[in-house]
Amino acid sequence: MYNTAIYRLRHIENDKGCLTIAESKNDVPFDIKRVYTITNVPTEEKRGFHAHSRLHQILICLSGSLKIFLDNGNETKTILLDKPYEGLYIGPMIWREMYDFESNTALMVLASDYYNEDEYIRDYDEFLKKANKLYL
Ligand code: T46
Repeated sequence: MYNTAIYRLRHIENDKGCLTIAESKNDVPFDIKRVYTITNVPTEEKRGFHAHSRLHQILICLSGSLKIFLDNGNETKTILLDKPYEGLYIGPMIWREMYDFESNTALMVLASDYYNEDEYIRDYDEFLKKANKLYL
């Protein structure tokens, strides 16, 4: 699906544990301006339900697991994130829904820009209208 990809991040794994590396431009396709984490999500909770008009992000599941439903207005797919060295890239105009959080899940997100509520699309019908224009 366009504007989505799984990045297998460089990592060094040995009997001391696993060290994963994400350098701007070298490992992820944008300059990282913001990092945030999502933790302590109740297992029955769902998050997301929005798209971004401009933001690029990489989602890394540091521990536990979760599922992410992706929708570009034309096709959908669901990704299981459960490895600390796998980054799910989500670019602009992709609707995402996050669910099935295991109880110990820690999600880290690398973002290409500062938080700006104005570039969130939180209404699905508005998202569909904007996304469908991409196919005209
Ligand atoms: C995304 C998914 C993967 C801030 O004030 N600053 C921030 O940097 C962020 C990310 C959020 N917020 C505020 C906005 C809301 O009042 O924190 C509150 C919860 O955010 P939201 O409901 O958007 O959380 P999620 O888990 O639905 O979505 C988040 C990101 O917002 C979003 O960009 O792609 O994680």
